[in-house]
Amino acid sequence: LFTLVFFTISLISCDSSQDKNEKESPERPNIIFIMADDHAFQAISAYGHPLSKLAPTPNIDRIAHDGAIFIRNYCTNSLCGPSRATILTGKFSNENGFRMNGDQFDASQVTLPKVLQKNGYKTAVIGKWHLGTLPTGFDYYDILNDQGHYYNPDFIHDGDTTTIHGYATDLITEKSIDWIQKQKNSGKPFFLMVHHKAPHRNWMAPLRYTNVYDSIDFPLPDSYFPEFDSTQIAAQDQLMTIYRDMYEGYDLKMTVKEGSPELAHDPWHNEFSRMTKEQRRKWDSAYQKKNDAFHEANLKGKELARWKGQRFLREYLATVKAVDDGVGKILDYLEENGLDDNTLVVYTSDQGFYLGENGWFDKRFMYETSFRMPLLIQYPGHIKPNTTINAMTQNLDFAETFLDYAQAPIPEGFQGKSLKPLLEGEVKDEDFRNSLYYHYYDFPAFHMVKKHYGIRTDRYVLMHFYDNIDQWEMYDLEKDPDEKNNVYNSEEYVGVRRRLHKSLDSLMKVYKDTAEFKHSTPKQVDRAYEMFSK
Ligand code: SGN
Ligand code: CA
Repeated sequence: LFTLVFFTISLISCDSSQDKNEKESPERPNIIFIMADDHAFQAISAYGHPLSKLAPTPNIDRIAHDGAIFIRNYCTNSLCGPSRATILTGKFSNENGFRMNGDQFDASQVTLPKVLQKNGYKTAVIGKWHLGTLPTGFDYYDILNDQGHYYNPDFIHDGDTTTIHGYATDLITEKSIDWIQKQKNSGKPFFLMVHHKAPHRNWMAPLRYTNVYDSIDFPLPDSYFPEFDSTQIAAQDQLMTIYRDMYEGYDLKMTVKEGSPELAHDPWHNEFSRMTKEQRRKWDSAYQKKNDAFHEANLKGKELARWKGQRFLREYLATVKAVDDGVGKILDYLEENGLDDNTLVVYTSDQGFYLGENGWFDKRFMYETSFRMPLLIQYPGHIKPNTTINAMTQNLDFAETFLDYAQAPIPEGFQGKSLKPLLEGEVKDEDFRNSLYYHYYDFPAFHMVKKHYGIRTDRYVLMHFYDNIDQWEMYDLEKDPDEKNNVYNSEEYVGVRRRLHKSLDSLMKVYKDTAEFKHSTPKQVDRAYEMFSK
């Protein structure tokens, strides 16, 4: 019997090894996880937003063409550190302990890279980290200090900090390709996290792109001058409005007067003072003409507000263009070196971002624009080209997806679901998940977005803003995709509201978010408003 079983097994394995796909791709793929910082889906042309058509991202789009694009992927907590912590741990903030920027990541907990490393993967992270404690579970790390800088950034490697001459996006790409190259003969699959600083505030483009979109008029959203009603206090009280809260010099690169390169309001100075003289000279000469034209136009009121929105979009999208170049370089490298077939490539951002919707920049809200994250994944031969995935997915699912592909065990307590069955067409979008949970904690803080948590279903979203407020909002996303009309108190929706409350309660239990929520004192809130108002 033993001989027969052995013979049959050998036959099966022999058969499958004759299959072309099986033979060419080793069983466990390399995984390259490229994550930009604050990259809005509106600024990725594969998502089809009108804005992105004027500033396309042909390289990022290659991943969608060769693989899958996720239309309804969301984060658990729309902020940098918390999103990264969720990706590393497969857990909500309440379980991994990292609720807001400034928290210290508990590096002793079980993480995705640690499990991959234990299961035979070489692991690395290059670029933004922003989790306080140093990376663990990586064979190699070369990370930006804190938020990082666009020009001549500081990198931390093995505990030593070095300033590297150049532009962050390009340096992160080069360092990533160098590391991939070194893995060639390791005999092990690899997992690489490529974490760009761009296009995070203050949106500094590389010198090659400082004028790239000067002649393009980007459409500002219809909601650029919004009106909120008395049930939308959180939206009213934020400090993230382009034409009120942005810093003219630091963010918008505006100057004090015609003919002068001196920047207007630039409270930190650091981003510009760290440029070399030569970089600064080129920068100033690229901006001189357009800044002088602005002074000459002498804009006021709404015209000035629109001009600021336009300047912001040009800066932001020029910064994105360099990220797209970097993605192209990595994809080309994989193709040229025969690595594309056995590498799973992911492109995402740590959260969504406002590009003028409601007049805003930044993120944090559970409203669709900042809640949604772009997600594109390719793995030739395993994921069909041009796959569109409509299931509701979350950054919570990334860890389990990669572990699934790596054939590694899922540790206890991970709270996500592998996306592999979705990617490979084994599960229908509508059967994947019927509701999502969200919880944002960073208040009182920069931009003053109030604490809130909530549930999103296929059609509705229900959220509770708390701390110095106690207000519920509910939107019918089918009728009101821009979340303008809060139907929480509407007679028509009493039944829906009851059902959503019930589902929210049970989600909170499932995800163990049941501890009492912290509140701040009125004094703390007042002080923060003072500190964060311009
Ligand atoms: C900085 C930015 C904020 C931004 C946070 C968090 N201000 O503090 O605008 O919301 O980062 O961003 S800045 O003046 O220092 O640029 S996150 O992506 O890291 O969460
Ligand atoms: Ca971010």
